[in-house]
Amino acid sequence: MAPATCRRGAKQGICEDFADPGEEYHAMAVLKVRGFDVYKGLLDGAAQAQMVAAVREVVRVAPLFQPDTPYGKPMSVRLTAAGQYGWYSDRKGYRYVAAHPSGRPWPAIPPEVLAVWDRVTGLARRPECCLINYYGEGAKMGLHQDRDEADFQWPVVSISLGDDALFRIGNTTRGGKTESVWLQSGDVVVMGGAARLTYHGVDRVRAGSSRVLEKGGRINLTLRVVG
Ligand SMILES: O=C(O)CCC(=O)C(=O)O
Repeated sequence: MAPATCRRGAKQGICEDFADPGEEYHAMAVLKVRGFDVYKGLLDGAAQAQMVAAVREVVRVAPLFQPDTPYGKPMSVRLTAAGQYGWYSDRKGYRYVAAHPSGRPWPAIPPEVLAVWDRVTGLARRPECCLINYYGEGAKMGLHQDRDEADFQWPVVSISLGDDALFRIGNTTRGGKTESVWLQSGDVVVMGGAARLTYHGVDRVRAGSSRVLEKGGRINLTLRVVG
């Protein structure tokens, strides 16, 4: 297997990646930004294509929908989920729910997605939700904390597919200076440890920057331990 290397250089630390037991291990570049671990290009083209096919199958069973925020405005992303729980929002607030708005249970989290969790966290505990956000034209996500989960000791792992996104990272409390990093298709971010409750969001997506999604746009998967 060809070593997974960082596509774009920069000031990275190095982590030892034992992702492929039995195969030669390799050093993978990891960018540390405000406590988030950003694995640039963790997924190669073939792995991205396989994951897009798996996501497409989830969306076939559990179609994307556009929820309202608790303030009554529709979110600009469309979303769905896989796993025991899906994330949901309406006038009643943000929460995890056991079924898609159609009433059907969420489909299982695809094995290739769980494999990324295993690879970057090394945890025996696995996520119960894979939230799938689709960013079409003009979609973005305001700075927020992921805090609808019961226990913040578990990280949230984010996988980017499709168009580039300008990902903004703030602080563990609202306000203050922020830093931004462009996330590209195949990049994986681990938001854990002391940075688990760090504010983050997506300011914009660079339309047409990737050919990974047939119809363009961006998919972000976030893996979460809910209970
Ligand atoms: O799209 C992204 O990169 C971030 C998604 C996110 O912050 C979320 O789903 O809570």
